[in-house]
Amino acid sequence: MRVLLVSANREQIPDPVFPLGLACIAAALRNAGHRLDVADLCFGRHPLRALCEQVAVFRPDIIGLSLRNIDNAAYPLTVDYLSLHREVVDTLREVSQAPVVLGGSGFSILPGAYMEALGGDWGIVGEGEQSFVDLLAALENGVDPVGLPGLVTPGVSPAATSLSVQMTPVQRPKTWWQGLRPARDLFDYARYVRRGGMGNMQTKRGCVFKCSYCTYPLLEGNRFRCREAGDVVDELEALQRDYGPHPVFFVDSILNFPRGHVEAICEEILRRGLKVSWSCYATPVKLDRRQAGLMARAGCDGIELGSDAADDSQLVQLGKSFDAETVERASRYCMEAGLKVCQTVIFGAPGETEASVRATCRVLRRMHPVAVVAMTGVRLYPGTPLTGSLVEQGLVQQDEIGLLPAFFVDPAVAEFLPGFLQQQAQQAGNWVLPGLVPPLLPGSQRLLRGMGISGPLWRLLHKPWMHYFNSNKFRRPNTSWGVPDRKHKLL
Ligand code: B12
Ligand code: SF4
Repeated sequence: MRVLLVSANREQIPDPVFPLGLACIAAALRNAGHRLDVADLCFGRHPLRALCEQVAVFRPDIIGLSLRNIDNAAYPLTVDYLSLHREVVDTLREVSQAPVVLGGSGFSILPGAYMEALGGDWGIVGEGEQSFVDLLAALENGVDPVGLPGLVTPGVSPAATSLSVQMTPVQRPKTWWQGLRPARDLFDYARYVRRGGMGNMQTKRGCVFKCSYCTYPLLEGNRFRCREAGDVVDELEALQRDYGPHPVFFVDSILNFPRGHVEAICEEILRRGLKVSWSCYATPVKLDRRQAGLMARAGCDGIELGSDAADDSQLVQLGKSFDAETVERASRYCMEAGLKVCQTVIFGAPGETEASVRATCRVLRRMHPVAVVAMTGVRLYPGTPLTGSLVEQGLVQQDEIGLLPAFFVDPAVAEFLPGFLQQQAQQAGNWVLPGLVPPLLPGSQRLLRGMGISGPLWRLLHKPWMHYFNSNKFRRPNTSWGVPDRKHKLL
């Protein structure tokens, strides 16, 4: 079949992100013998016009539309991408009669509601390599595809297909990676490396932890499905060979768990003498001196430590599997090993008090991370333990968890939080508050990348000149939840 794959993502903050998921789908379809074309809407002034021209030339039999983000997950500067996605589907409908299949992590979070809102012909929840191939085979052979794993059909009730209540179980093959190399050659990967400063790769799927607000176990499953280290490093090596030396971000939920996984990858990188700088998300759980040292020697130059809080009671509330002491210890080991640490935290989750906010800030100051990214309020997703418990307690209504992005801020800190955090941010100089003050805008980002700065930009926040610019953003702290400067449109 002639399949057009469209990546709808146009977000440039914190960086343009290469559509790795769609490149995996493309690889699976190509392996299955389909003719492919891809349309990536990330760059360019008139991506929809270009899309129309492409459709007219390629004349697809079917269109796969990848929806990575539904919103920017930041509060109160929330950006909802629904209208953008509607525009893409409307444009496709104007120029083609080909059925449109929706997929991607954003779609998978709200499949029923998104099917209804966009009027897709089919949808696939979760990883789509096998399911999309199976759907095309069924359509080609005139077989009814209903019942295929992860398939969403039109007309389903929005609530019936939230991630926790699947119509048909999602497919999660254990050896998902075998024979699968993302088809980067069909996209302009090099442009992402130039503009985003990094490439991306996945070394495993799933997460065993049960953090109360998190969608990752829902999206990827609650078991780790790890690739073999040799296979990971083969891909890493090929990337450096094919596109020139460039930093890579490992997109795994957390790279350093289960024990042994990242160690095996690092040892293989060292054994081959591969020189590449990379970064990742990490958990403080079991992060010890040996692990940190090995990661640093194998080229890791930055980790985003998903501590979420550094106050024991809040860590329990968030369902984290560690305490504040573990956070401090892990951070110390990383810094001793020479790894740059970005602490990611969430303020305002249920149970938050002024005392717990202050306690977390105290520990953050003590740890001296290179950067702190602090979210104000917690994003409520359907199917997570947190949303379930808030609905059960009557603190949130079920129908509030739908197409419109929903956030929770504990009333106990609602007045205090924005002003206090902006004060902290101004004093520290290395904080980012994505929901309160716009982070680095695309213009400045382009400038820095143009100057040849690669890797995650948060690593610059320890530089004195960055401190100066960054803390200036918080000079006139806004003490209410009002958006300080609405003229900064994020998209
Ligand atoms: C790594 C990551 C990042 C990294 C990316 C680094 C990099 N260079 O790649 C960073 C930190 C930069 C980042 C930033 C953001 N992220 Co992010 N990110 C992730 C994460 C953990 C993995 C994404 C990934 O690459 N997965 C691997 C690929 C292979 O999987 P996939 O994309 O899901 O694709 C599979 C399926 O979805 C499906 N599929 C995909 N497309 C299609 C198409 C069709 C037709 C079909 C049938 C199937 C299909 O099949 C694919 C292969 O199995 C996800 C969470 C998660 N576990 O998925 C969040 C996630 C995608 N991010 C999210 C968000 C919100 C953001 C930000 C907006 C946050 C912010 N304000 O900064 C930005 C946006 C950046 C941008 N420019 O788009 C949300 C999106 C949900 C939402 N609320 O909209 C997620 C889901 C996390 C969450 N909160 O639940 N992110
Ligand atoms: S927050 Fe991180 S560790 Fe916790 S469940 Fe999500 S991905 Fe796993």
